Amino acid sequence: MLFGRAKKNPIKLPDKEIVEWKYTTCGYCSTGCSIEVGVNAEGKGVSARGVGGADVNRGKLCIKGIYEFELFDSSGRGEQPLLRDKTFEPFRQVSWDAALDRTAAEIQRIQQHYGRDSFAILSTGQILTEEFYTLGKLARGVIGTNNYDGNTTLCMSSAVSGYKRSFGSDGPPGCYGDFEHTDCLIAFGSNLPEQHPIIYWRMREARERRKFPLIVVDPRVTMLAQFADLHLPITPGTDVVLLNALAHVILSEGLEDRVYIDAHTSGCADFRALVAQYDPVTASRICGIDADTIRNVARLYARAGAAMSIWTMGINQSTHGSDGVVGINNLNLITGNIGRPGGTSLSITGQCNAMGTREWSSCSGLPGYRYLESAHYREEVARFWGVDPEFFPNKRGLLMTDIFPAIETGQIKGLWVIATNPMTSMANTARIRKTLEKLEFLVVQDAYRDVETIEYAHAYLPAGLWAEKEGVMTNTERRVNLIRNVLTPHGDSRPDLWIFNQMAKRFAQGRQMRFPEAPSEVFDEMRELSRGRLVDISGMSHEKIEQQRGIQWPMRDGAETGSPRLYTDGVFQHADGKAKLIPLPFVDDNERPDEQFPFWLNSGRVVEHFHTRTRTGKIGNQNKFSPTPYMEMNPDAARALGIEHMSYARLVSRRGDAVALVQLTQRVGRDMVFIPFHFHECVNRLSLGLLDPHSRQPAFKQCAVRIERIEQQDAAAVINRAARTF
Ligand SMILES: Nc1nc2c(c(=O)[nH]1)N[C@H]1C(S)=C(S)[C@@H](COP(=O)(O)OP(=O)(O)OC[C@H]3O[C@@H](n4cnc5c(=O)[nH]c(N)nc54)[C@H](O)[C@@H]3O)O[C@H]1N2
Ligand SMILES: Nc1nc2c(c(=O)[nH]1)N[C@H]1C(S)=C(S)[C@@H](COP(=O)(O)OP(=O)(O)OC[C@H]3O[C@@H](n4cnc5c(=O)[nH]c(N)nc54)[C@H](O)[C@@H]3O)O[C@H]1N2
Ligand code: SF4
Ligand SMILES: [Mo]
Repeated sequence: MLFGRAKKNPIKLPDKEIVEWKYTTCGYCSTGCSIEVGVNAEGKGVSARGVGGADVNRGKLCIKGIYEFELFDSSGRGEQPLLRDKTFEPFRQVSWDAALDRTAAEIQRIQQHYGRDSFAILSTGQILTEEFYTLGKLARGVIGTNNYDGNTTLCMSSAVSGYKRSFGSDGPPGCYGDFEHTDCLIAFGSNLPEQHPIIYWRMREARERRKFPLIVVDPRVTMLAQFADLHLPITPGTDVVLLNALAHVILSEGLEDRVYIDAHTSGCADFRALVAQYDPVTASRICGIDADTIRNVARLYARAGAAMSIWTMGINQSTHGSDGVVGINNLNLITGNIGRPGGTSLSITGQCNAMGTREWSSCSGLPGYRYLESAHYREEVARFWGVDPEFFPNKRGLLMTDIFPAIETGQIKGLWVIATNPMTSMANTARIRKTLEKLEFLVVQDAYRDVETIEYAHAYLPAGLWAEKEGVMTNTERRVNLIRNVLTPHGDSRPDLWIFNQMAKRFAQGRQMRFPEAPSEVFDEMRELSRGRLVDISGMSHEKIEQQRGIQWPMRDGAETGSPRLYTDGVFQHADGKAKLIPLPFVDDNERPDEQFPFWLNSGRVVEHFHTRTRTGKIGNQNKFSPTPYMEMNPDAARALGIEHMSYARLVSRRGDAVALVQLTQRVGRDMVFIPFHFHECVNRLSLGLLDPHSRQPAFKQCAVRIERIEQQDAAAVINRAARTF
């Protein structure tokens, strides 16, 4: 029997006349989903679908991946290089030669006049690994500035620093497959369903098959917290205290894995002495989680057959970011949960290729996790590249968050910004604006022309985007994925790799060195340099990566495939082969709410937007869900101030003010508001961004504001000015 409208008006999908499906990988978040882009007879990208045989996403995509093909023709793309003599004069369209010649000449002028390090380079986590490697060769081996870093300092540097301190090297040891083996999962400051929807889907599938407890530590009731068995609404910035208390309970109740600690770690005595001070009652007064919950979670974690921790920006973006990561590693080391199926300490990466830059860009040293401090590594890479080892500095220069103050004080005079938009993404917008205005020369290389940072530039280099280029990216679980070139770059924009190679030719030293043009040839160089390193990719090639839909490093020459986990043998990268248990005394150094500024200002993301909206702001199906800056506010707190749902309110901090639309919700407590940072002229006008002492990452998520009612008519005008309309 037929029900309903079986015959009448059957749903018809428009035929998009796709002639070919082209394989590639998503270029938004670090999940690393394989995508096929449907291309029509005119060569336009018109559709997308997930790749069924890819282990990461198994045919699924999130809203960003589904509409990513619309980026190729989206508004605001850069089409032609631009130059001007002074900021705020109109730009003139110029040829590539003119733009590159002028940029190279300015770099040389500034370096000759003020010294090599007076020209800085800021890169990203969003270009291809071959591009990162080439930029590293250019920055370290040709231009020779030591002030070379990337936006990963806003994002992953606490994870990198924490891994290095605990294990002796960067490199997340686990994989998504661990969800299928774990018996207990703690997520710290990570909102998977919105920020890594496909990792979330993998976790949920695993949890549906084999029920395991999910504990979420987040001051806000995120979507992940809603699905958790236990939600710990921690006082912002105090995760280290909770972690110390969990270790306290485990050690004082004898629940630790003694055999693992003795065989594979050092420093236990000092660690034990420190955590002795963090009994659950004392800790609960600082971190806001009651003592019994702390005891419960500690017992659950330690008694689980295998237990794992994941974390993202709630941990990394803090003045205790690096310590938070070490604290999570400590917890996993004392319970023997590293390098085992379901037992791991897995940092969930942010940008699509934040891992690639860590591995190959030379930002933090030299390629392949080599550091500048080692004469042996300097010699090795210098020989390989054909430069004098003395040309390399013997220690790392300034990180991104220290480069801006160095511009302020006049040490740095010129800047090359590649695929990052600090005018919107750095804390304290007013200060960043003043800082950029001080530069003698600013060149911005971006796929879009309408990026806020370009307003302060002297030169603009339009770059190809995502699958307009070819190369690899590494995802959260160390899986190297392939971006195949689906379409040619928009207008006269060029792949970043091409731009770096052209720049190298404009320097005498660059002309003497090898700068291969084909991404696969660049990959060959990386492969050679990776032999015998932790990040060994000597067994990989672009073809093998495509065949296997991504391969996890290490994969040594001759191996069939990659390795899902690191440290399975319990041998770590410190000289003695052991992991370090590191005591973490807590010092409360945040700006906290007080009488004048009574609310915590928390910030982060929503599922439909990516960062500063240069891309997702142009896609109708994403922008329509959150077209305007808004804040989540607790209804009781709003009532006390006479503020209504869907009205505009003014936020004031010690840095500045901003206007946002009020969304009343129980997701935040009475003393907190949450604002997605995607909108220019909103949250970062207010934020403080104190820096972590180890990683130099800003505490984007902790500062204090007050909230005021305002005239609605004025507000609409302010917000229309602030929110970029496309
Ligand atoms: N849709 C979408 N997905 C993205 C991105 C995007 O822009 N849009 N960006 C990508 C990038 S680069 C990144 S880095 C990731 C970020 O991914 P996530 O870190 O998951 O996202 P956020 O919203 O920045 O922050 C996560 C949570 O940290 C919590 N938090 C705040 N303070 C604290 C604290 O003191 N302790 C704890 N435990 N938690 C705290 C916040 O309440 C928030 O819910 O997402 C990636 N994926
Ligand atoms: N308040 C607050 N601030 C934050 C955060 C927060 O949670 N709260 N999160 C921080 C974090 S984790 C991050 S990662 C940063 C992100 O901050 P940004 O890096 O500034 O953000 P994006 O908008 O991703 O900037 C990337 C730029 O690269 C361009 N682009 C994309 N693909 C390509 C390409 O292939 N080539 C070139 N040349 N350009 C390309 C895009 O158009 C865009 O302008 O923001 C940080 N800022
Ligand atoms: S989860 Fe991340 S990688 Fe996968 S489709 Fe969505 S944005 Fe792309
Ligand atoms: Mo990030």
